[in-house]
Order: sequence, then structure tokens, then C-alpha cells
Amino acid sequence: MAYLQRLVQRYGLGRRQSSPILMALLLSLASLLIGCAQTMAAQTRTYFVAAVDLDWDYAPTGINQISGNAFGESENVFVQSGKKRIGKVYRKAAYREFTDGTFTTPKDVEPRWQHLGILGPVIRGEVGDTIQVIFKNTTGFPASMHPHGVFYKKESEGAPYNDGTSGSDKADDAVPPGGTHTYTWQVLERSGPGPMDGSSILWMYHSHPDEPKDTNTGLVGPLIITRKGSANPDGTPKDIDREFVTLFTVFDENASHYLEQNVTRFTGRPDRVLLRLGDEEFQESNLMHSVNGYVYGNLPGLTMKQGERVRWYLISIGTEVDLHTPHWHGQTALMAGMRMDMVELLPGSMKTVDMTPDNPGTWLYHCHVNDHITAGMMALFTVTE
Ligand SMILES: [Cu+2]
Repeated sequence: MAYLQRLVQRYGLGRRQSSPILMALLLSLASLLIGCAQTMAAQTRTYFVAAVDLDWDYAPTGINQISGNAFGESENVFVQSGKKRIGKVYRKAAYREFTDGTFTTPKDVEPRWQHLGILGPVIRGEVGDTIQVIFKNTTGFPASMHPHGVFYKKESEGAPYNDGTSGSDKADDAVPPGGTHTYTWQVLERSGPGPMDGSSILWMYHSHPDEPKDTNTGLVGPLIITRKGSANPDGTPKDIDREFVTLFTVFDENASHYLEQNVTRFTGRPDRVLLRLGDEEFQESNLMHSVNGYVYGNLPGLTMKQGERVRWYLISIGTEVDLHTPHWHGQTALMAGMRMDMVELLPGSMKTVDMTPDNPGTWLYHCHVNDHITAGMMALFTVTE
């Protein structure tokens, strides 16, 4: 900008005697350009995120939305509560966004993001930005926010291990119940879309003091990074009309921080169940094959219009059973320029897919792994005309 100002000054000086009007015009043009560049400049995006406890219902409508029928024998393996079964409601933890550092007012979730379900809020950055997350842990176990893709120093990594650090570099590792920590993540060029990517890509953040337990309890969320110059002021990509984030995972409630609490609160005979937590059928009943924490088509809000530029961000986390193949009926999509209607996900995968829906209707969106279909890893999406 200094260069522009110098240019205007030099040009203006040379013309001063002959045309003060021209000089004024040039100056106002320069200030316009400066203002424009400033709105495009890198910024710090601040988020207030808490890890909170909640009672999570995997099937709030109470029926199998894919068949349109009441739950039967095969669904009830997973969703029916009883003397020795927890059922479809579990104590879990999730990341939730608040309006400020007092963490008293949860931020409203816009209708277009209702589908996030158990997932944490979308955290965004444009290449060049800095992301600052003021994190509060209100759960009953140590938790953190470990991000993928963005640039962090040791005090903002959110994972405890033998890395030779000490003191304040350890404060981020495992925030104790009731504690807070500020994470600072830089959105470098290497955090943004590569040459073959679209205007934005997906990363994720999750808790890492006890990664398997923390994520099975529910602490996962999306991080979306947009290419420099491709973002609206709110960070969304300019060339996309509608974004969806879906997490495919078998939440293993046997490995949750809250297993014993769930047995005590939701089974009819906790005394007996607690003595036999290794029972095979009990363990099977706690494997929740979910999309964003919903089973059997209970995921709400996957609605879009025909012809919209739709971007899907897909996450998978978990263990060796978590090989998922999300498949859309009725439409096709592009991933990095390749045509498909199905995506391969392994634990830790983060993939971005673009779709222009051309086929109105209500369509199946399901994991294509047979065992997971039976266990309810299915959703519905609707394309309106
Ligand atoms: Cu699957």
C-alpha cells in the first residue's frame, strides 16, 4: 500500500499546478484500493469452544427412517434399552460453541448446520489467517483440542507425549475438568487447498489426552480451510452454495469415559451388568454405527436445492472396523476432478467432494459396507426442485 501511496503522491505532485481535481480523484481511488485490500487482509478468527457433557440420542425420531417402520429385532440389538442394555441414549461429550469467554450462552446453531449432530462447530480459516480457540473443559475427564493441518507450536498441539517439552508447553496437552486453554493455530499455505483441490478443504480437531476414549466419547469437530482470496468474510468459500460435514464412525460406547455411568443410569440391572462388562452381546449392543451420531436415517437437515454447488466434507475416525464407504444415491460427485458416487474412508480420513445435485427427491446416503448397513449407518438427503 505504501507503494501505491508513493505513486499517487508522485503523480499528484507532478500535476499539482495543472489539475488539483485529478489529484483528489487519484487520492480517493488510492484510499478505496487500500480499504479494499484491508478487508481482504489476514485476520484472527476467535472461537469460544467448550467440551460439554450431554445425553445423546442416536435415534431421536424413535423409528427406522430408512424403512419407515418401527424398530424390529435387528435394530433393537443396538437401540433397545433393557435390564442389560443401555439402548439409544448415552451420556456423551461434545464440543459446543459459546458466544464469549464466560461460556454461559451457547451460540445458536443455524438451520443449515443442524446436521452436524454430535460434531463440534465448524472452525474456519482462510490461508493467511490465525485461528484462536479459547477452550474450556466442562466434562469430567481431561480433554484437549488437537487440530490437523494447521500450523501449531507445542503449546497449541493438544496432545501429551514424551516430546521433551515442559512448563507452559504442556498446558495444552490435557486440560483438566473445569480448566481453560487458548490454542493458537496458524493457517499457512500448506494448511490450505493444494493444486488439485477446490477452494476449501477439510481438516478436523479432536481431543487427544486419551485419543481412543476421548473420540469414542464424542470429542470431534471439523476444521475448514479456504484458499487465500476464495473466502467470503465469514470464511465460507465464495464458489459454493451449500456445505455439509458428515462423520462416519462406529462409536464404541464400551470404550467411552462414561461407560459405567451409562450402565448405572440406563440399564435396568446395573449391578449385574457392571460385573459382566465383557459380555459379548452387551458389547455388541454398544457399537453405534452412526453418521454424525445418528443411526437408521435419524440424521436431520441434509437438504439442498437442485443445481446448487454443494460441497461435502467427510470424516472417519475409529479403529479397524472403521473402514467406511459413504455412497450417495441419485447423484454423482467429483473428488479432485475424479467422478464417483462413493468415497473410501479409513480411520483419520478427511475428504472433500463436490456435487451439483441434478435429481430431485429423497435419497439414501449410506455406508456401503454390508455389516454397517445392517447396523444402521444410513442417512437420507433431500434435493428440492
Ligand atoms: Cu461403514
